[in-house]
Formats: sequence, C-alpha cells, structure tokens
Amino acid sequence: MTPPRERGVLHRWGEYLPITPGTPMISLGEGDTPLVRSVALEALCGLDELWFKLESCNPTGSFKDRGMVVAVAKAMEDGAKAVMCASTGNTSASAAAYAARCGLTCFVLVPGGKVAAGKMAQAIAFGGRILEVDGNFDDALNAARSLTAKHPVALVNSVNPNRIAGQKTAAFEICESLGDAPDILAIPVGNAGNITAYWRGFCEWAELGRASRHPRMHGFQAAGAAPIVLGAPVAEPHTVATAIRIGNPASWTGATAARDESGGLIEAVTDDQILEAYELLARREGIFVEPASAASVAGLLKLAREGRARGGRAVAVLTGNGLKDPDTAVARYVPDITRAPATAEGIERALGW
Ligand code: AN7
Repeated sequence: MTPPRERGVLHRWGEYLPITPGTPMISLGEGDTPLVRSVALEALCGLDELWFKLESCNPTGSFKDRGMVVAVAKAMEDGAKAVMCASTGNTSASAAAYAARCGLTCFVLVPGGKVAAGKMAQAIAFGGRILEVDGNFDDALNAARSLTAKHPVALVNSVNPNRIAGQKTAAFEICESLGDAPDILAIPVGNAGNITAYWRGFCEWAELGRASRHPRMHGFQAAGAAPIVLGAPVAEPHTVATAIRIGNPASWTGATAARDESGGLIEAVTDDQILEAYELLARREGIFVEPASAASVAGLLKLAREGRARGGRAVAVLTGNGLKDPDTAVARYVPDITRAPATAEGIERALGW
C-alpha cells in the first residue's frame, strides 16, 4: 500500500513559497479547505453563483494556519526557540498549536477580556504563555514588535511576510477549484493581512497564466472598527466581531492596493448586519462561523439591498469556525430546548405528539 500523500501548505504549494532545502516541512494538515456552493444566500445576494471558502475547516479552526505553518517553519529554520504574536484570538490559537508541535515556546499578547472563549481555550490547551494586556489589539501589536526587535523571539503576526506568503495559497486553491478566478472575492478585514495575501495570490496566479483574470476584491470591516473605510485609525474600536476589533491595521496599504488595483471596494457593515448574516449562514446554509467571518456575507447582502449587486460568481471567505465564540451564539438565539424525562412516552408528551 502506498502511504497517503503528505498534506499541508508547505507540501502542496512549496514551489510558490519562500522555502529552502533547510526549511522543516512541518504540517498539521492545513489548507485544501472545502469550497461549498451556497443553497440559499446566492439569490439574496443577487449573484449568479456564491461559493463559501471554508477556512473554518483548518486544523485550529481558522485561516491563520496557512500562514502560521510557513512563519513557524521559517522561524525554526532561523534557529528560533520561541515565537510571539499579538492577537484577537485566532492568531494566538494557531501560533500556540504549531509551537506545541515544534517544541517552541509561544508568547501570546491578547487584549484583556476581548478574546472569544474558544480561542482562549485553544491557547491554554496548546500551552501558550498568555499575556492579557490592558489595551486593545493595536497596543498589543506595538508591544510585540518592540519586544521581538529586542529579544530572541520570532514575531509571527502578519507583519511577518511568511504569514502573507502562506495565506495567499487560498487564492490558488479557489482558482484551481473553479477553473479560474471568481468575479468577486468577499473577505472580512481586520489587520488586513488576509486581503493583502489573497490579492497577491490572485495576481501571482494570473501572472503564471493559471488564471485568465483577477477578481474584484470586496473587503468588509465592522462599522465600529472601520479605519480603512473612514480613512483614519480608530482609537477605541468596538464590535461584536472581536476577531476584527482592530483600529490601525498593519497591512493598511496592502488592503487599499488590493481594493484599487482590482476595482473593488472596502466598506463597513454594522454589528446587526454581521449578526444577521451569521444567523442566515447557520440557519439557511448549515454553516456555523464566528461573527467576523459573517462580515463577508453581510457585505454582499448589503450591496444587494442597495441595488449594487451585478451578478457573476463570488467567493466569500469564511475565516473562522463558529465554535470559537460560543457566547455570541448563545446570546443570539432563543434556544429550542425542552426538558423531558428520558423515556419515549415522556418525550412524546413534551413534544405534544
Ligand atoms: C476569523 O487573530 O487579527 O484582516 O489576531 O480571526 O488578516 O487581520 C484575526 C483576524 C478575519 C481578519 N476573520 O483578518 C488575530 C486576528 C477572522 C479573524 C480576520 C481575523 P486580517
């Protein structure tokens, strides 16, 4: 029997990544995520086709694993014994996982009280050294940059170009799955690394002649944390979508370049619009994402309602799993739960059958 092909971003996409013969080919099986066609929201969004890229299916439940595997492999190649990141939660979960696997120490700087429970559970489970800071993500990232410039610890935020390199592979996968680039790529924007990475991926694929065109990049920020839309940093960002509660994105110029070069847009969606899309994805599509991920679909719905949808084929990136943030789910829904005795008769009575 032939052993299964090794999986993961480094194995599958290594020739497009900054790896050398000295790079350890680590993997948690990241990448190769499903591209699933919409059954209900496609029409509501005024599109001919809507596909969901389920980045929530990565090993730690978010897209961060694609870039983290490259960043951690390169850090090891450079002899690092420790990594550090600032995070709204998903980066820290991913960094802590790869660090655990590779025997590295992982320091994570998180905004105190503002990280969803599932993400904290992951950082704790993977043995991360967690520093809850009295400030927001932007403050934590500034501190992480200073600390890693001074101490022998590798910074694995998306300001590390290896992160962006790994994340661009999702664009390759979309083009391979659809046979070409889509007309629209809808994506949530926080620190703006991912929109930067996707745009790079689509451009690279077109330059290689493997796609015949580029998508229009549609980025969506939460209204309470929309610095790129406003054109100025937001000192105190707020949103239910804690993953994208970021007031001064590190890859700001990457995001505006993606928007402008692609003929796309970056707009804001309110928390109500985010939670509406969050609910529609769960109840009409059977896809449970965290609130930040729903921003991509909220944005498409908003464009349709404003009469700005132009049809075509769109891909919405669903960046993180709904299980990351159970508290938002519990708060959003009136659960359909009935207490009953553990007998068929008792359950019939409870159901009124
Ligand atoms: C689910 O984990 O910034 O625009 O520290 O977790 O590349 O920042 C997370 C960001 C979208 C925004 N969706 O991506 C972090 C962090 C989810 C996220 C984003 C994040 P970027």
